[in-house]
Order: sequence, then C-alpha cells, then structure tokens
Amino acid sequence: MALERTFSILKPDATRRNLTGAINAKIEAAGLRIVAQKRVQMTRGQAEIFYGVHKDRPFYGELVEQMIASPVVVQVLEGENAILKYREVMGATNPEKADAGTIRKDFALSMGENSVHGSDAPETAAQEIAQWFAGNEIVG
Ligand code: 3AN
Repeated sequence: MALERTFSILKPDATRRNLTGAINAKIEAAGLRIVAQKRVQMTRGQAEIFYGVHKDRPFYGELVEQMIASPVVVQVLEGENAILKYREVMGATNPEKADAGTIRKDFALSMGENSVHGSDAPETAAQEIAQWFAGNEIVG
C-alpha cells in the first residue's frame, strides 16, 4: 500500500477542552504523520460547504452551529492506508459504540460533538484537503 493522505478536523468540543495535544498523541502513536496543521475559526459558509453532503439530514443545522462555536484544528495526516487507519483511531460516530482506546471513546461528548472528523474515501479526502490547504502548506 502506498502512502496515503487523509483530512482531519479536531472539532470545537476538543479545542474548547484543550485536548488537541492528547488527540495528536493518539494520531502519532498510530503511525500517522501530521504533515499540515492550522487552527482556524470556521465561518458559517465554510461549515455549510464542508458538511453540504448532510444538508438534508435532521442534525445538519445543529452540526453547522457546533462547528462554528469555537476554533477547530484542520490537519492533513499521512501514512500507509491513512484513511482507514484514521477512521479506526477515531472510533465509531456514536462514542458509546466506539472501541476502547479510540479518540471518540476517550473524548467525545455525543454523536454531534464527537471531537474529530476524518475523511471516508480517497475522493472526499482530496476534496477536503483542497478546501483547507494550498499544496505548499503540506510538507511531509
Ligand atoms: P463520521 O464523522 O463518523 O464520518 P458522518 O459523516 O455520518 O460521521 O457524520 C458527520 C458528522 O455529523 C458526525 N461527525 C457528527 O458530528 C454528525 N452526526 C452524524 N450523525 C449524527 C446524529 N445522528 N446526530 C447528531 N449528529 C450527527
């Protein structure tokens, strides 16, 4: 398997509780490298574009509000099989169903405030990375 890149967000519930270092430690312990990272305040427009795929879901409005409530840390992670590996490190969307030791099991507050986002496929990873980073901001 070649090196792969995935897009990650440390969400407002994580930045608010000062958990970015603890989450990054889990990411790095899993063998993923943080090859780009910045802390930003998402605008409503950026959050609506980012979660556009969910715009007809009942939780969409609440999700957008949660994503703009505090700063986030956006990241590009690199490693072998990075997309799937990061999904495993994150744990299930519902923290009550997440495996022991995963980010969401240890830190998430609820289905919505679940501490992290990770891309679910190569196409979405490429789109999401391009929304947040210029090529020269990603340095392996
Ligand atoms: P994941 O982040 O695990 O890929 P998605 O893509 O199904 O999950 O959902 C995107 C985000 O929408 C989740 N991270 C979560 O914040 C929110 N979300 C998903 N399902 C629900 C739900 N049933 N209730 C509230 N928020 C939800």
